[in-house]
Amino acid sequence: MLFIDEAKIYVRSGKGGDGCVSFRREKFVPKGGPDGGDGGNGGDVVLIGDDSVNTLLPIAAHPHIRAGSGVQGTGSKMHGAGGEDKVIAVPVGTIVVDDETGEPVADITAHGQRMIVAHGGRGGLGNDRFKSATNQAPRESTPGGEWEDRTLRLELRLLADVGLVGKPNAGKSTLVRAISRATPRVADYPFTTLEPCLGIVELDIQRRLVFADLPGLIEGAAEGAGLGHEFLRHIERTSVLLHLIEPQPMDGSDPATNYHAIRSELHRYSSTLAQKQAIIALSKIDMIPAEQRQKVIAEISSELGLSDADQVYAFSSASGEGISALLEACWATCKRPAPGWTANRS
Ligand SMILES: Nc1nc2c(ncn2[C@@H]2O[C@H](COP(=O)(O)OP(=O)(O)OP(=O)(O)O)[C@@H](O)[C@H]2O)c(=O)[nH]1
Ligand SMILES: [Mg+2]
Repeated sequence: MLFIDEAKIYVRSGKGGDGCVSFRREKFVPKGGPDGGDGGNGGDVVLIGDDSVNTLLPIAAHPHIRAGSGVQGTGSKMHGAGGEDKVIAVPVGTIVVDDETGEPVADITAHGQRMIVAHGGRGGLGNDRFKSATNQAPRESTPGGEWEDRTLRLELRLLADVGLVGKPNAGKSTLVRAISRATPRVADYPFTTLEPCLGIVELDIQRRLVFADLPGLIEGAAEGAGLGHEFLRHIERTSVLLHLIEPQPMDGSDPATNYHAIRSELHRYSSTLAQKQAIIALSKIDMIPAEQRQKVIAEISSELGLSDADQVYAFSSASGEGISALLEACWATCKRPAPGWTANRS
């Protein structure tokens, strides 16, 4: 599933410093010549591709970006200082569009790629620049160039790494809420989630996974039951499926039957999806009394009819139990290249 991370930013470059009109005034030097210095150039706003940045969230949180203004020139041919550039690190893969015109401005495709998105005004010229054989005492100077401001839309397209599947109410959205900043709706009725939603999960600073929360699937989805299964196309390109199973379903159904129903819907949708690597996890284990947990997990695991190599994870979004082990498993599986999977990050 394609995830579009977006930020709208307001950039303003620095104004150029004005040129200065000044004449040399020194003892014993009558009628000193012009010595007004130039103004400094205004700073640019620059975007730079950075591999270590992987989301536009921090940029979206501080959308007003201003470079420094150039300082005005002074006498004694002193040039004003240049305004400071403002350099913003953006993830590689960021597309920049002018928000007013819709015109593409930049496509940051490499680490270290720089792009000036608002040019600083040029420094004005001091009167020293205007002296000539016929005009020894010019009173001219030029003002600093104006700043440039524009509104830009930044877009980062990502593919989800982990696609969540399971029956309605399995706890998919709750998990995404617990592990990311995404806030999909959660409620104790089926089909709370009507549209896929993505959340970025940071295992630590360097490791990030994009999770896709999907609507629940039910038997007969292929024929249009429930929300149908059209939305499954969103997870066809994820690296792994995370299949959630409620150990004690709220509707009184059987966990193993639910598991097989989902498997068969996946299969009916596409063989790509059916063959995709899947991690199986029992949700809401806080609802099972601690002393019964191991037994219940073992029972359900054996009913699923999995091969011995398949581990069944168990977790609770409510208590946080088992979540880090589950995320580590997702990470390990995503990073293990599967047939047909190409890495979408360096
Ligand atoms: N006790 C407990 N309740 C949970 C946990 N996770 C989810 N729930 C509850 O289970 C119900 C369904 O959760 P959702 O996250 O909306 O389930 P879903 O799989 O996204 O459901 P659909 O979007 O309808 O497919 C809600 O009432 C949640 O509060 C958990 O770890 N522990
Ligand atoms: Mg949901």
